[in-house]
Amino acid sequence: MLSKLLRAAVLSTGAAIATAFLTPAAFAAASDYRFELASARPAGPGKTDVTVRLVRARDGGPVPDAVIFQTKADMAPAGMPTMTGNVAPRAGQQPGTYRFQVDTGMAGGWALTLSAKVQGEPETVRATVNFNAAQ
Ligand SMILES: [Cu+2]
Repeated sequence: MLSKLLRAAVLSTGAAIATAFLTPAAFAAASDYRFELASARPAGPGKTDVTVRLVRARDGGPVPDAVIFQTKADMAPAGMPTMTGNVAPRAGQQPGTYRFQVDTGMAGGWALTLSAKVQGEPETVRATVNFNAAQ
C-alpha cells in the first residue's frame, strides 16, 4: 500500500515536471510573438496615431503588459529610410494593444520599428509594422 502511494507520488511529480517543461513559456522565443497594425489614424497636421497589437504567433492571442523600450519611425517603405519621425507612447485602449503618436511630416508609407520585452520571455521581441500616413 505504502509503495503504491509512493509510486503514485513519484509519478505525479514526474508528470508535473514534464508539464513544466512542456508549457509554451519553456520553449518561448522572440519568434513566438508578432506585432500587427491595429490602426493608423490622422491625429492633426503631420501626426499619426498608430496602434499596434502584440499577439502570440501560435494562436493570435493578445499579449498584454509588454514593455516597449525602443521605437523608431521612418519612411523606408516609401524609399526614404533616412526620413524619420519622432515616436511618443500613448495609453493603449485595450490589453495587448500599444499606441503611439508618430510625427509623420509627410504622407505616404511609414515603418514603425519596435523592441519589446514580453513578461516571462528572455529574448527581446523586435518587429517592424508598416502603416500609411495621410496628410
Ligand atoms: Cu518622406
